[in-house]
Amino acid sequence: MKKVLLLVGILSIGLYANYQVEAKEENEQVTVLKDIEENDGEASGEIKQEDSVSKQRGLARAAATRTIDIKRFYIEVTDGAANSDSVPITNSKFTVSYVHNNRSNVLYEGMTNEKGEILNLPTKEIPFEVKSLNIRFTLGNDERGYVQRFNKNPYRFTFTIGFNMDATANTINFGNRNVKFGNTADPESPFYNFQAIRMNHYFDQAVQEYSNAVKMANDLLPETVPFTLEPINFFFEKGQYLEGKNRFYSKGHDSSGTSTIVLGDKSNKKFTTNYLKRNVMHEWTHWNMGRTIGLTKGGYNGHYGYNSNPQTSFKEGWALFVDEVFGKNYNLDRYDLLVQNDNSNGVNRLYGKSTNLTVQHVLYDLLDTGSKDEEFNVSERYQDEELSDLEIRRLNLGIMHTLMVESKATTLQEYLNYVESKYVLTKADKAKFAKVLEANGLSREGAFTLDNEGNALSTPLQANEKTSLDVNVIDEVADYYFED
Ligand SMILES: [Ca+2]
Ligand SMILES: [Ca+2]
Ligand SMILES: [Ca+2]
Ligand SMILES: [Zn+2]
Repeated sequence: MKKVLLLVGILSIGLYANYQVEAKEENEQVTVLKDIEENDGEASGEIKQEDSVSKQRGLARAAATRTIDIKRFYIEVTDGAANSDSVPITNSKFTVSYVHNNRSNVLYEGMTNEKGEILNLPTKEIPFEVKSLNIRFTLGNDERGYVQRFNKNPYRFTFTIGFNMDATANTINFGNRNVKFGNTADPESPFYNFQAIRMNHYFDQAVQEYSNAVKMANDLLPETVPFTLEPINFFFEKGQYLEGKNRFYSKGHDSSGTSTIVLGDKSNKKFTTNYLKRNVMHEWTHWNMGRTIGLTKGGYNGHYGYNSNPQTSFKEGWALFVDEVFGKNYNLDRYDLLVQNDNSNGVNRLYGKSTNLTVQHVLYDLLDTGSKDEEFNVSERYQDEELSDLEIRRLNLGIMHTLMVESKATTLQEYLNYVESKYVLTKADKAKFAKVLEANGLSREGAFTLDNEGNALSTPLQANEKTSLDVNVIDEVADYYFED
């Protein structure tokens, strides 16, 4: 097994006492080299005497064991840059272990909660001579998948927590929002480890947000399909797939046959929160769409580009819709007239045309409420209780997912026809629904009406994989219209 020399740096430690009084300590400790197997980074902290409810060992008699009581352990990770927002390690596997007589002993295995906390573990006894515990995190879990290196090892980090040497009873109530995981092999490791931890966090948030939206739909409409979670791994590493070559690979980036997602490195090192949230959700949405309805193929030439295969527009428009709703917290209102108002040298590239953005914004019109260009939203008729505007939009996303899966639609037109047959039944609702189609230049049947040159389509576009662009595009998400 490959061994890596890792740097154990003790960072500024913020300790939370039992009564939540924060005792801070700026600690500039000597760094020591430790020999650690298969680890991407290390950090450590100490339990202070005044922090733990410790019983002092009587000088006269030596104790054989030390009692460990983990009430709460919580860290947030940063790369140390002044403008970096630290993130917790959420819904991720951990082990707590100690080394005794050169053997590692695992005390606990579990998963951090959605806030990234480890809470209330059962009391355990360990040999008194043991001076520290190793809390090891793995980025991800078996249900949703992992954030990995290209050698297929998930990122792993160890936080070492030291005890008050004399205490026989050690209550751990530890919090630190400024942890850096690095190693001596690469001075950039804190930066890249931090990005991997952020990806893990937004991956977890994407799963939670999306599955909760579908749960809302299932609670209101018990006959709708529930969300099923299946695992997929994200691959990300320094220097790999440079310039944001993010992509979902249905057969694996390594052609292994197992689906994977790659998030590429960027030489400008700009990974904004909006960029990461959207790209994580976007590629994960391709995975969900691929495994539920089998729609994965179809290159495209930008989101304004004309797709002669309407399946490409639907596949990509759906992923854009979900990712941007997630990234912008369900509010794309400032882009609500994008399709109607597009103007590139006098040409509207979107209205009535088979493009990714056209689909995205038709879908958004089914979700949004109180907008100017139409008055429809998919759950309006079916709400049993008062909901806030945000809750309605969340419910609508959930319903729209169930419709996508139930209909197995592979084009926008098939999808719209299914939506109408299921939820648009009264005369008044049909009028509102027709307005959505009209506002975006679609026919009353939900079909695209114009070709790339803006001429009326003589025959409706046919779903046909052979007409997809055979280009290996970057699945670019951000920056397709003016950025915030
Ligand atoms: Ca609109
Ligand atoms: Ca609407
Ligand atoms: Ca609208
Ligand atoms: Zn895409």
